[in-house]
Amino acid sequence: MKNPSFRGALVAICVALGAPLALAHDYQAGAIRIAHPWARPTVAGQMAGGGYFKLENRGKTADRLLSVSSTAAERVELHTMKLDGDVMRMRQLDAIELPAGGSVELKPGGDHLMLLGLKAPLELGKSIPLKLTFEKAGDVMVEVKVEKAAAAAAAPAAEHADHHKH
Ligand SMILES: [Cu+2]
Repeated sequence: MKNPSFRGALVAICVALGAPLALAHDYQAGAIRIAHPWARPTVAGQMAGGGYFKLENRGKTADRLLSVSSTAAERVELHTMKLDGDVMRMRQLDAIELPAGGSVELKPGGDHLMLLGLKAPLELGKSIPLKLTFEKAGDVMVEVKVEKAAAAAAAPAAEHADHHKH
């Protein structure tokens, strides 16, 4: 990811494909469908942000999301949230399991991507590239749109930020 020519190529691809991909905003890697990747906007100085999407495994064998990376962040972790007494705590996951025919939704207050070491604030209306690596489906590039959380899915943003003062 630090390779400048790779980065340059990536930017060129995004510029070329940005508009049509943004319209559909839905991706396919083998049997895995990645629906509506989005992230919350962040403010200047905020080093971490949450990313979300829905994964659907339309295949007949289980798969796993093993890792995620982005040129927009130093690293991306897979997180889950668990209620511990009355405190929501985050835990890093090694992978997200995708049973055959199953789906998993990453959303505020639940499993999510944590973008750590953001190189620039996530601005409303912009998008950032994300590379997902699946055990069986392999690598896929997606564009993450920076959007406000849908009201129904909204969890307190402050709670999330509090856990991530790395
Ligand atoms: Cu987190």
